Amino acid sequence: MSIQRRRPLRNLALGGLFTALLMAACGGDDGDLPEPPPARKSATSLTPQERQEFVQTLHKMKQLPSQYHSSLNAYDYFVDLHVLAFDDHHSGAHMAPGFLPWHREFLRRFEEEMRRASGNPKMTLPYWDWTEPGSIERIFRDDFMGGDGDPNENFFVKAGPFRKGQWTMAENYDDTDDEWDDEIDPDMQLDPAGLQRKFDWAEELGAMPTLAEVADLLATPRLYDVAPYDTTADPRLSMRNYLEGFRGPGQHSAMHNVVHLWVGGQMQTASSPNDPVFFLHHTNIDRLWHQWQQKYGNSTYPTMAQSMHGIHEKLFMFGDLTAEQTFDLEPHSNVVYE
Ligand SMILES: [Cu+2]
Repeated sequence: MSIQRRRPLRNLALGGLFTALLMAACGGDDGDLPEPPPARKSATSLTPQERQEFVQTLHKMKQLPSQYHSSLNAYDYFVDLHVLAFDDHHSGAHMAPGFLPWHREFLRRFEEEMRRASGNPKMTLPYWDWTEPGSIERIFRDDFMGGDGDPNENFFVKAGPFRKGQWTMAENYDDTDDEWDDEIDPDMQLDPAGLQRKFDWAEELGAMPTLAEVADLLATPRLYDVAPYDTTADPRLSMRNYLEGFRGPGQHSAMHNVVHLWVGGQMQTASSPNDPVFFLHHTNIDRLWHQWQQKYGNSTYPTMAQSMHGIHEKLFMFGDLTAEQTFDLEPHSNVVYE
């Protein structure tokens, strides 16, 4: 399936003279050379201008009709799609092998809409590396993601570009019948009047992912996923469930799941893309999958005989795109990770 884009010159260390000669030979026109894909950067390394462009673009998306749905704006489409995918337990987008491919395409499409809204064809999603010291303070700041919710007003975010009154909720979805049931904050009343957060609302849910846990993802050999390919797949054997973060009855959530829960508010629900930090979080999940793929390849992805969400499954709501067609990050998403 590999559709490797050829970039013959990118990896050659060309001397300046040779480059100049080559450019002269080509008439100075480098139009034939494919440009390297733009890089997704750590959210903590963005310049103030890059932070501002990202924030403004998300607001512009709220004003732009979606290319996928005529009655939704370019941002809210993704909230609705995520609710739909989460609600449908046969979608394969969560608690199944399709978790990583489905979200990879979800991010690609979101990024495409970001580029359309901003007019910047090289714009990329930043990622939140949760293990970076100080990343919480540097991401939840008033010129970027805003901060924690206000405990005196139903945990509405009251500062920053996504504060109450400045940021609309597409849909508030209460996860009442899914497997996270007992981990949803019983004291949080979701209110579509604004974005809500309640950082670290319950210690018993588990701690944010540690450096050691993330290192283990790459250090310990695992298969992509193992039977029964759901929330009960053994995380010592299943990379997908190790990263997604279901740890079985009576166990704390981990990795991907615990970050959703730690932020609280809309982030702990199926309508989690209402909180823009969803995209920073999932871009990091995608980055970790990409690192794992570099080391372990894709040969252990389940077949269609093993799982209904196997390698050739068409991804939920994504046309004819199969899981396999997302495996190579660069040709699929046209980005690299910095
Ligand atoms: Cu999701």
